[in-house]
Formats: sequence, C-alpha cells, structure tokens
Amino acid sequence: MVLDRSTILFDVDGTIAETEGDGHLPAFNEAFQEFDLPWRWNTQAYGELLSITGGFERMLAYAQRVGADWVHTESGQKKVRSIHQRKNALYAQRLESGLIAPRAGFVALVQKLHAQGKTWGVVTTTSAANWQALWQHAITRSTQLPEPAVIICGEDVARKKPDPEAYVLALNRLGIAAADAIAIEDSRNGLLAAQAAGIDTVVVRSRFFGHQEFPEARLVVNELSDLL
Ligand code: XBP
Ligand code: MG
Repeated sequence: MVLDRSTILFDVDGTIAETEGDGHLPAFNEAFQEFDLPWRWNTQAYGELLSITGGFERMLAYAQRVGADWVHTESGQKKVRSIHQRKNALYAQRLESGLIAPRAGFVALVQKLHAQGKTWGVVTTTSAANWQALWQHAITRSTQLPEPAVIICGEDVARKKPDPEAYVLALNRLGIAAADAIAIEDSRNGLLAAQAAGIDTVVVRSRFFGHQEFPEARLVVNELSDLL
C-alpha cells in the first residue's frame, strides 16, 4: 500500500479535478474579453503559462512577456486584481453548472482513507473561493464526504508552490511530521514543493503535466483509482 501514512495531502488543480482546461482557462479568456483586453490564451500557451503558479501571478508574467507595461502602475495592478476576481467568479459559475467532476477514483479514495482511520487534507495554491466552489458544486454535489482536516490555499501563504510553505503550514496546523504524510500532486511545481517540505509524493498524471517526467516521485499513476 503506497499511501501508508496517517495523513494524505491532496493538491487541487489537476489532481482532485481537471480544473485547468475546462475551468480556469476559459474563465481567464472570458474575463479578458469582459475587460476589453486583447489577451487570449490557447491550450498550448496556457500549458506553458502553468509553470507560473497562481492566476494573478500568471497574468502578471504574461503581461511582462507581451510588454503590457501598464500592469506596473497602481491602477494597472488594481485592474489585474479585478480581472482575477472576475475570472474566479466565472470559474465558480462553470462549476455550478456542473461542467467539472472530480477525477476518477477521488471520492472512493477519500472514503477508503476515512474508513482506514486516516486523515486527508488539501494543499493548493489556488484561491480559497475556487476550492470552496469545487467542494460545493463538484465534489459534494451528489456525495457526502468527510471534510478535509486541513485546507491550505493561495491566500494562506506568502510564497506559492514550488516553495514548500503551503506544505509546511499544513504539517504545522495538523501538528504532524513530514514522515507522517504523503502528498498527491500532478505538477512538477507541486512535487518540488512537497519534496522540499520533506513529504513523499505520489504523482497522478494530468492533462497539462501528464507528459512530464517525475523522477523524484515515490510513484506515478495515471488515475487516482490506481491508488485504491
Ligand atoms: C494551481 C494553480 C492555480 C490555478 C488558478 O494550483 O496554479 O493558480 O491555476 O488559481 P494547485 P487562482 O495545483 O496548487 O491547486 O487563479 O485562484 O490562483
Ligand atoms: Mg496541481
């Protein structure tokens, strides 16, 4: 049994659900349109931009790339914040309309961990509102699940993944050692964050990162159902 620790910490985007391609990406493009920005991200461009964790930070990095110097002014920063908030609202709407479901095996895996007396938690660099929307509209829409014992989101940390801060905070809040936990991640940034916190990591291949190599992972699987 590879999940042989007392606590299993799940990444969100790409791991619990394929939220990027069907959720965040179209929501970003809709928000850009609403704000009369000429930016449009296709799947390939978004795949590259995903190396920058955090939607706000991703937009700033893109602005830099296309020479949109206005983002450096105070009003520019405010505008990017507003676009990000609108993106998250559009993302929540997509979840509400049932566009995204948890990945195969997620619900059964949490139920199994709970039945084994294990703890589960969430360690993500997405916004807290996005996690809440996923929990409410996708995960618990038709199933009852035990609540995660810890939830760390983007707002809880000063430095997003690949920095270990989110994982270190989760361990501290739970009062456990790194050796008591296993992380499940889908991206290299997530894997590096968990590893830097001393946590052994299982990688589940996802749409945007599935082609990458993960030599530091304890195990790489195609689906969460492979962990049942
Ligand atoms: C993935 C991310 C997130 C989402 C967008 O986080 O980098 O930034 O792409 O979310 P993880 P926000 O895989 O750690 O869950 O726009 O709310 O930042
Ligand atoms: Mg992820």
